[in-house]
Amino acid sequence: MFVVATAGHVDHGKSTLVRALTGMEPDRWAEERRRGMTIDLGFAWTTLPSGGTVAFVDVPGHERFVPNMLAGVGPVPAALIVVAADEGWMPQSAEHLAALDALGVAYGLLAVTRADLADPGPATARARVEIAETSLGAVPAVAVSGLTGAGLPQLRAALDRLAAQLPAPVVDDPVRLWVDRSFTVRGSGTVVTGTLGAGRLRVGDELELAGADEPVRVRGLHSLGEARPEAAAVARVAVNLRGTPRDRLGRGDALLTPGRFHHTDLVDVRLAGDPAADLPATLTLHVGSAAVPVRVRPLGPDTVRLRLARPLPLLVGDRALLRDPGRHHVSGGVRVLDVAPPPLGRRGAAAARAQVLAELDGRPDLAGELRRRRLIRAGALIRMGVPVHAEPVAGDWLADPAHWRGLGEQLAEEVARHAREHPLEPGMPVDALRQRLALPDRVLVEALVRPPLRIHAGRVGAASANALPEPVALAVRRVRAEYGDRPFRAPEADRLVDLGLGPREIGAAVRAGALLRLADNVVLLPDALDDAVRVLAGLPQPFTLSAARQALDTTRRVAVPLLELLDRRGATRRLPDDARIVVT
Ligand SMILES: Nc1nc2c(ncn2[C@@H]2O[C@H](COP(=O)(O)OP(=O)(O)OP(=O)(O)O)[C@@H](O)[C@H]2O)c(=O)[nH]1
Ligand SMILES: [Mg+2]
Repeated sequence: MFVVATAGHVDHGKSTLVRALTGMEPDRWAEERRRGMTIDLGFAWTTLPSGGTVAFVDVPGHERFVPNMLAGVGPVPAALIVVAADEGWMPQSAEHLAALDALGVAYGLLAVTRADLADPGPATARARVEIAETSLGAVPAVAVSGLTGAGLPQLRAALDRLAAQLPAPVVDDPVRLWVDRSFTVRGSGTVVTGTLGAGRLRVGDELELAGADEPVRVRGLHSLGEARPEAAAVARVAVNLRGTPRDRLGRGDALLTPGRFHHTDLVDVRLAGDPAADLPATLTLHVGSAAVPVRVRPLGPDTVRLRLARPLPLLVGDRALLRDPGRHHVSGGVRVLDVAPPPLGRRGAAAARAQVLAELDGRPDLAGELRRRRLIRAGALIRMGVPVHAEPVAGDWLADPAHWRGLGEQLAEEVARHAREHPLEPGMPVDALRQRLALPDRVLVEALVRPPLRIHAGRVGAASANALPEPVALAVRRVRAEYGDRPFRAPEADRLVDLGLGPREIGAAVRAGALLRLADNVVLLPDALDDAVRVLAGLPQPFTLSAARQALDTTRRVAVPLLELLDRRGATRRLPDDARIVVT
C-alpha cells in the first residue's frame, strides 16, 4: 500500500478529487458535509492501474484547521498538492507546502483542479515554481476536474509512478504508530487509526503506550476496511485495543514496540533552512500526529533546545515542525540531534553545547554517541534510535574505547594508591573503586581488572600470593626460623610485639596464608595443622588433651585452640568424656 496526504488551500477541491478517485467519502462528519468543508482528516483508498493500492489522508485546507492537517501529513511520506485552476496559489497553499518542506517530504504530485473552470496553465506554472524550491523538488503536474472527470486517468497513472519511486518500507523496524483518530466500537472497545510507516503489527502484539504502566494488547487489526491478522508498513491501520479505555489515548499518542523508544521532554534540534533569528520563545512542535507546546532556547546559529510540555517518543534523526499558532506561521522544520541532552547548568555550558551540536547532523552515529556519553547501556542507545553494532565492555554497557582505556589506567592507579595507604589490606574493595571511578555498575569495575591485578573476595589487588608487605613478610620469616623445629610452640605475646606482629599485621599474614591464627595472639606456621594430625594419629586412640599436649610438645595455650580447630575441621572428634580420636 502507498499512503499519500492531500495538501492545499481551502475549497480547492481536495476532497472532491479524493472522492472522484476512490468513490469513497472523505468528509466523515455531517457538519463537514453540511458546510461543504473538511474539518478533520478523512480516509479513503482505491486500486491503481498497476494493481497497487493507494490510501489517501485527506486534510482540511481552512487556516483554522492547520493543526489537523499537520497531524495527517506528519507520518505520511508523500503528498498530493492540490491547487484550483481558477484561484491559483493561495495562503494555505503556501502554508501547507511550507509544512511539507519543513517535514522533509520528498515525494509528491501536483494536481491542478477545477480545470473545467479556468485555464490550468498559470496556476500550474506558479505552483511548480513554489514547489521546486522545497524538499519536494520538481514534481509531475496533472490538470484535472473533479466535476467532469477529465485528467483522472492521467492522475492515476502519475500516482502509480509516484508509488514506484517511494523507498521500500523497513518492516523490521520497531513500530511507532502515531494515532490520528480514536473511537469506540460497540462490542469491541477502543479503536485507534494511524499510518504505519515502518514495522509490522500483528493481532496479539503487546505495545507500549506513553504514560501507561501496562502494555496494551492488539485485539484486532483492520486495514482498508478488512480484518487482518497482521499489517506491514506502509499501511493505514485501525487497531482494536484490549482493555484500554477510550479516554486513555487519542490523536498525538503513539503505540510503540516495547522498549524501543525513549520518551523525552527535552531535545536538541537543528533548524532547517534559513533559521529566523527571532524565533519566538514558545512555539508548537508538530511531529507524527502530535502537537506539543515547546519552550525554545537558542544554542547555536541554527541549533536550539526544546523543552516539551509533555514527553514524546522521539528518535535521533526525527523530522518535526515548529509552528507559531498565533501568527499562523510555520516557523520551520527541525531535525532531532539529541533526545537525551545533558543539562546546561554551568556558565558557558550552552556555548559548549552549541559547539557539540554544530558537529551533529541527526544521523545516528554510534562512535560519536559513545565519545560524548563515554559509557551507556546498549538498550538506552537503541531507544534513542542509534543502532548498536559494538561489543559491550561488560553486561550491556558500551564504552568509548579511549575512555575505557583511561578508566583501566585509573583503576590500576587507585589500587596502587590504596595498597600504599593500606598496606595490610588485601586489595581495594570493588565498591570503593566503583565510587572512586564514578562508575554506575560493579560489573564495569570487574571488567576493568586486568592481570597482574585480580579480584579476590570482593577486593581488587595484586595477583601474586606473596603480596605481604615486606615488614610482615620479614616477621613471618623470623617466626619460621625460630619455630621451624618446634612447630607447635606459638610465640608469646611479647615476642610477637618484638617481631612487629600486631593484630593488623597478623591479620594480613593470616589472609595471605602465611600464618595460622588459633586465637588472639596465638599463631602457628600454616603447615602446623597437617603435622599435628600426623602426630596425634600416632597416639593410642582415644587420647586426652594432656596426652596431645605432650606429644605435640606444646602448652595448653596452643593445644586447647588447636584441638578445637581440628574438631571444627573434622580432623578430630571429641568424645563425651572429653577424650578425642583422629578421624581417618
Ligand atoms: N467545477 C468544479 N468544481 C469543483 C471541482 N473540484 C471541487 N469543486 C468544488 O469546489 C468546492 C470545494 O471542493 P472540496 O473538494 O470540498 O474542496 P476541499 O479542498 O476539500 O476543501 P477543504 O477540505 O475545506 O479545504 C465544492 O463546491 C466542489 O464541488 C472541479 O474540479 N470542478
Ligand atoms: Mg476537503
